[in-house]
Formats: sequence, C-alpha cells, structure tokens
Amino acid sequence: WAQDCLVSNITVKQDFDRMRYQGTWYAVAKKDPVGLFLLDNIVASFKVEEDGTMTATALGRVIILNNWEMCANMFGTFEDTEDPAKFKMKYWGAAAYLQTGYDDHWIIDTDYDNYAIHYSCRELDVDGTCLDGYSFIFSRYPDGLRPEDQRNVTEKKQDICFLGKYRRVAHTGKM
Ligand code: ODT
Repeated sequence: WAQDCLVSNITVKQDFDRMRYQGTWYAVAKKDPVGLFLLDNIVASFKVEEDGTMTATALGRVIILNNWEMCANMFGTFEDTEDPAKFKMKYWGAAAYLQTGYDDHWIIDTDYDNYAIHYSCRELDVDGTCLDGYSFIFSRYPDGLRPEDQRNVTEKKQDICFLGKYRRVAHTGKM
C-alpha cells in the first residue's frame, strides 16, 4: 500500500456531529503553515448557534509584525459543505492587525470526549498533494492526549501526510 497523499483522497470523520464537538479543545500539537500565526497556549471553543451554524473562538499566543508577542482573540464562523465534517472557516481577530482568512476546516477524526484531529490545506500543488497546509491535534485536556488515543492519532497524522511535521503546543497557563 503506497500512500499517494492526494488531498482529494483524505478521509474525514463519518457522520460528524457538531453538537457533540462543542466546548473547549486544547491544541496539544500543531503542524504549521507557511507564515505561522498561532504559537502556543492555543485554546479553541466551539459552539452551535440557534440556527445551526457552527462558530468558534480561539485564544493563543501570536507574534505579529516585528516580534510583537501578544494574546490573540480570534473568531471563526463555519460554512457547511456537502460533507458534514468539511467546513469553510471564515476567521478574523478582535483587533484589526490580527490575521483574517478563509480556510478549509476538516475534522479528520474525533471521539468528541478526548481527542480531535483537524486539517486544512491552503494551497494545492499541481499534482494534487498539499503544498501549504496546517493541522491541529486537539485534546479535551490541556496536558495532552490520553495514552490510549496516541496510536490512532499517529495513524491519522500519517493518513494526512503530516507525520513528523508536528510540534508540541505548550500550555503554560500564563495567559
Ligand atoms: O496558526 C496558524 O498558523 C494558522 C491558523 C490560523 C487560523 C486561526 C483562526 C481561528 C479562528 C477561530 C476559530 C477557532 C477554531 C479553531 C480550530 C482549528 C484551527 C483553525
């Protein structure tokens, strides 16, 4: 079995349930995109609004402009697609100098109660692989994944062709 790393072949969570996904998720690992933005102490909180739209806020330490370090307060709304686990995320910051954007937002896998694997490819290469993308490994607990979830998460990192490209995201509690 040879892995082709085509973005179009990446599988996502079956029957994704946005209601169960709500609440707080701690980023414990991240594969950065080109022009990385969120550094560490990244906490995302998802919510389903009354009309069914999924929204989220994210806090995290960022470096903006010339080494200005600060805590970013970010907002996102998620547009549905025909796949319940694939969204388009429109995002912006509480302050104008923070990053704005419109990214793919795929939930590769989650058990809702412990771990989640997020994926976003920003730029496709001519061969259909991902030229620039990022991914978050989320845990319901700030100190990391449960040992019993680690094997599955490693498998999924490989499935999305990002294995070996993650760094640990620290939660120092100092923000
Ligand atoms: O950090 C980077 O280098 C790229 C990521 C920038 C997107 C941050 C926008 C967050 C908007 C609020 C939504 C929170 C949901 C977070 C879930 C996964 C990460 C996009």
